[in-house]
Amino acid sequence: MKFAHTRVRAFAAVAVAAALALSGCADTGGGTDGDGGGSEGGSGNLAITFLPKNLGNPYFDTSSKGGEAAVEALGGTFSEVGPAEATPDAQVSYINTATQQGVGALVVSANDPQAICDALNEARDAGVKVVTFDSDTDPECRDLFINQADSEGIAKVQVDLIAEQIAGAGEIAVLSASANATNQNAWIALMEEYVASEYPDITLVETVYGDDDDQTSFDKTAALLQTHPNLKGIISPTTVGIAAAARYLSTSDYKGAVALTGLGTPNQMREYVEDGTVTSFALWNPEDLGYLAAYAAAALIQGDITGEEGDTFDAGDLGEYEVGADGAVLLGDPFVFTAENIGEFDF
Ligand code: RAM
Repeated sequence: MKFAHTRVRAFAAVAVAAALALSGCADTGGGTDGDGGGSEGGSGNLAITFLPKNLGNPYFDTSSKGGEAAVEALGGTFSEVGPAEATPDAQVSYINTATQQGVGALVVSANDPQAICDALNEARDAGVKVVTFDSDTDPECRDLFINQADSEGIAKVQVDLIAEQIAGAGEIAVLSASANATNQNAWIALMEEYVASEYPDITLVETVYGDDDDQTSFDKTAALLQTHPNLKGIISPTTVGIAAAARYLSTSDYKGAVALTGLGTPNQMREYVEDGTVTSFALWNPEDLGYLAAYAAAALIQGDITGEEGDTFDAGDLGEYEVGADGAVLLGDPFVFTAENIGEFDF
């Protein structure tokens, strides 16, 4: 818990120092309806289960670390379960098990907007609160969505970074996660629009899917470069994809000639920034995201909020947050990592 607290503060301090538009720790509140728990319709069942897209991804290890710190601070019981592969319905059996166990809440990053909806709604019928984070389902299948950053902002930062790196002209491709991922698909659609309106000399020639699997992402990078000999840059809006693509580029003749950016964790990207394969990439703080999601789950369990727009809740060290339209809560803005600031981060 203390570790999360320190980390949260360190991240915010550096972000502010960098004078970038970060508001990851912003207090967006304004209301006062949270009464600390146990109000009408609430329960004290603070058994909170995190279900990431898949296990073995450092991004989700970090978000779960934040979730665990929050659940511990709340005096609840944290657990994490998940499939090995990020496929559309791989999460269903874990949802069903959590429902049978009678957990208080499930905190889920969805591999598909619809494939897990029936299971989630059965869980809700049985009294389980459902919070999606990172990658949403259709809104009718959950109580709240904890969004890491505004989707337009996530799309824009990646396109602006690649545009800067290829001097505003040339062919680019996208190496995504799995084909049905709600978050990546939303960002890619917005990236396409933004490229078309802002960068007429950039052409997005292909989007390929590495399934948030390291080897698949590595192989898809190699294939992209073969298929498109004039490729100038790759955007990979997934921490798994960008790390695998960087590893491929770093020992290839394309190093320095083909630009790479997207969404990565500093610890996975550090060596590729240091060896010159990558100059800049973006992300938010996954630990904060998990921490916020756990506090939101507790507020639902305890009956402090129902997920209505305008509901406010306490998120521990992060301050107070407010539920926006469509039951979404916004963590903050994406942050850009470069050789100058990457040394400040450890996740
Ligand atoms: C991967 C996952 C996750 C996404 C990050 C950026 O870890 O696809 O859902 O938000 O990348």
